[in-house]
Amino acid sequence: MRATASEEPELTDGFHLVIDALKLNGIETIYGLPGIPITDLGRMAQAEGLRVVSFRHEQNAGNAAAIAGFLTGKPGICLTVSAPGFLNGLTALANATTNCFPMILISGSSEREIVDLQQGDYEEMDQLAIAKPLCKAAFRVLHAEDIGIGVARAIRAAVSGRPGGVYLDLPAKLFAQTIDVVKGKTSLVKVIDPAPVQIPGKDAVKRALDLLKGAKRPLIIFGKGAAYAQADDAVRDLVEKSGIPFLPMSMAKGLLPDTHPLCAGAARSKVLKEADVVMLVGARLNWLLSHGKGKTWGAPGTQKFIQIDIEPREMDSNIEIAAPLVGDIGSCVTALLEGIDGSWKAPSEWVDGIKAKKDDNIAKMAKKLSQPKVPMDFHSALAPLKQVIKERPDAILVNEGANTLDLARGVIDMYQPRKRLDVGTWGVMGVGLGFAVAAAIETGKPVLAVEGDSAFGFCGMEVETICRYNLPVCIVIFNNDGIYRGTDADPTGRDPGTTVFVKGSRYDKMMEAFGGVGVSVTTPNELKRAVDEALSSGKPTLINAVIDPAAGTESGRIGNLNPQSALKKK
Ligand code: ADP
Ligand code: TPW
Ligand code: MG
Repeated sequence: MRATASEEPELTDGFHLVIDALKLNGIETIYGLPGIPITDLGRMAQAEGLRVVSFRHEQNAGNAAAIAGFLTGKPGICLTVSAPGFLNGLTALANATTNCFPMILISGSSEREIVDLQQGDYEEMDQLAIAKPLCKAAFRVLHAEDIGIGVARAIRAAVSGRPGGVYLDLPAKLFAQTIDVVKGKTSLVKVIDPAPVQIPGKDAVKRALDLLKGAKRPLIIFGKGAAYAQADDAVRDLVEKSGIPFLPMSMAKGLLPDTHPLCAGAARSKVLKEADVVMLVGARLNWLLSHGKGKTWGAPGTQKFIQIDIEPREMDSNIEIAAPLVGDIGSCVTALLEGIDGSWKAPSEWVDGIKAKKDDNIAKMAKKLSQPKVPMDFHSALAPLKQVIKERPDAILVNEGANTLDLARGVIDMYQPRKRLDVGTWGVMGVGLGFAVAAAIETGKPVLAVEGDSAFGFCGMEVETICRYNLPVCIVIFNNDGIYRGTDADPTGRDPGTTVFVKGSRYDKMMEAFGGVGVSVTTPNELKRAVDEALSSGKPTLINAVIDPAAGTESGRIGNLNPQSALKKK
């Protein structure tokens, strides 16, 4: 397409301009699913050296792109067809935006003229309008010479400030437009400094330091924003130089090891209730932190908050923030460190009290984990997986489900940053296999995906993708025959209960169907052996871990959010 007869000017086209614009900006991988009008875009991108990973459902491709964005700080790219493919990808785009993950959903779309007159084009839909309220920014490119600007705007919107999802609409007609190759080249834009540092104000830093140094019972809470920021050394120095105990949110686990002497994870209830100054670092005071008030926290007015966040409007979203520190985490933490030079340390009485509580809770948990049961309950199955991650701290743990999620989060210690990927802010099911694929591709590390049997069902067909790309992914399904438990029944006796699945299902056979390794295990020892084998061999593996159907609790740890629990209280 590029070269034409010698007497005519050399031309390029929309397809190549999109590919060249992505490559110019350091994009190496596209996650997507082919079809009209983007089949050739995928083919050509592959031919031009981009890695193009094809999925079985766009939502999983979108989740892969989102987590690639979280892991690398570059926007993950998801490529879909129009209307239905676009909508399938849109859930992932909205989820990425909610979680502050940078991604760009690029979808082909139908003829504008026909769509706008609603004349019934193939896969007709006003995609731009539909995407807009669900993402951080949305753009459409109509002319080949604007592709460079369109891609640049999408990249900058995704990664600057608070990261998020961006939609880029590319109508079918655009791809076949041709322009002079030199004009095309000069129309491309390399985005310089896409996520500029944002230095906090001096006064704001002083206000935060004064508050912190006046604290008797200080606490730092790290959220996934702190993991995303990749300011790992500064974050570690902050904790170690100040001696302040820290609590990691789920995906911030491992930023400092969960086994660190100052990790307060095992004394969560105590520190949230008793801290007098709480510093949030890349964590929002949303439902996951009970909005900073109520039973989880101390009496109103007894606790003051410092919040580090790149998004100024996050401040005071739920309660008053006494010391807002607006800026990127690297710059903010570095500025704080200048004022914490070792002359000030968190009071030892507070730190020692936390240690006593922690030791007590850790001993209780160790006892629970040392009593293997057959059939396995969740703790029996988690004990060997805790050991696996201890032995392979560089492996990436993907985790979803209800009991499977909540209990794994508490039991499995993490040792390195950005190694725990899970359901995030929405508690959404089905992110597991998309995350697993991208984690393997972006990091080259082994991936252990611990999935509830229901959670797995939302994305299970991607086992074929994992086999096709021969990825070092080991999926462990905690198979308790259902959602939360496998014991519900239809009171009328007509149908299965609404939360149960086929009893004794053999998910391992699905993996075998595509040439991967499938194993079914019933004991902790068998489980440990099978996971070790999978991670050592790097072969795509699915382990069906049979869990007692009666072992789980309704909604895992968040049963209090079920409306019927409010009814029962009345
Ligand atoms: P968690 O669920 O782990 O508590 P959240 O997703 O609620 O974390 O919060 C992440 C926060 O981190 C968001 O408010 C986001 O604006 C912020 N954030 C993301 N990247 C950065 C960064 N580089 N610097 C500062 N704040 C950031
Ligand atoms: C997209 C609601 C929350 S947790 C869950 C569902 C369906 C599954 C729990 O069962 P699982 O885990 O995975 O077998 P376990 O160990 O407790 O048995 N649809 C979406 N997201 C959510 N969160 C739901 C439904 C839900
Ligand atoms: Mg289940």
